[in-house]
Amino acid sequence: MTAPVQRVRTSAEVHAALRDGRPVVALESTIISHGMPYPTNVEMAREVEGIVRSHGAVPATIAVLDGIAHVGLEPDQLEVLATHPEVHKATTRDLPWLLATGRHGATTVAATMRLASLAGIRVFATGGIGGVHRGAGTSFDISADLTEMAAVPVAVVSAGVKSILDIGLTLERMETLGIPVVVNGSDDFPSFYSRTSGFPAPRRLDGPAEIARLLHATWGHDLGLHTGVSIANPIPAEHEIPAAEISQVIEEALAELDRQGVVGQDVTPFLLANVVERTGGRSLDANLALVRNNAAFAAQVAFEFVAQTSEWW
Ligand code: PSU
Ligand code: MN
Repeated sequence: MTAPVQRVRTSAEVHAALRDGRPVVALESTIISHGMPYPTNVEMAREVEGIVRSHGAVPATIAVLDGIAHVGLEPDQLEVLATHPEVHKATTRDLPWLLATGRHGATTVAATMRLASLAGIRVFATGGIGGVHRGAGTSFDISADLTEMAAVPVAVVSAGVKSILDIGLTLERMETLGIPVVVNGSDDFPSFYSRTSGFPAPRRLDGPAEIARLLHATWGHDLGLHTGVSIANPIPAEHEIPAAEISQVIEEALAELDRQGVVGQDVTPFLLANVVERTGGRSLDANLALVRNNAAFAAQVAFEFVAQTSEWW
């Protein structure tokens, strides 16, 4: 009998870091293949890996290539994700299909969390998370990112929730699912391009050491919870697009979505691209700034998390 093919693979570098208890930060790939235009997408992917490294952590970008789920990618694999015409957007339920058929998939927050968790990675950086879409009362469109956050113990650093979504309902849903939500250094829940959203922070903590303590308190032996943790890290003030300015653009993008009848998993990529078009690229600059900021912060959280491990276990 031949040995079965291993279809979820951790790179040698990431494997060694996890084995030695060094900090690792997972990174998603939908943002590369379906979240930003080429070549900004691949430049961003490379740069973000560099930022994680410069803060003392090992980056683990996650994607499916030729039916193999990779935790930790080579530079040429990032290029494939940025340029290949057939890279499927993949949430967790798409992973079996990609593995079974040998296809390429760019993992959303949900699928990235699942694969990160299988590899033993606890901290993950992205731009924005999915959530409850506006009009979900009739469309039932609620991102599987929320389902996954309820299910796997990974901390997701994002810049909050974009107002293409219903932010209030997204916060309600996270409460129902038992997902701890904390904002780093602010009393307001941020809305991606903006530092505020009109909603207060469910909980506030200040800095990576406090947040690492929360992660240990969540998953440590006392409580032993198995949920993810949502860490909202507001965009730096100098890159912010005020909510009043971006809201008009988002309304127009949502109206265009309706006119074109876009539904299902194409909704989020359509809205992201449409907002970039309407702002003449300004939203893309803000998006890049907040992703960089989140990568740096996630690396610091991963570093503190590892440093505090002996206190908690
Ligand atoms: N929000 C953003 N940028 C993104 C995404 C969301 O501001 O790139 C991507 C992420 O990969 C997220 C996914 O997990 O979209 C959510 O898609 P859906 O709403 O179809 O679950
Ligand atoms: Mn959806």
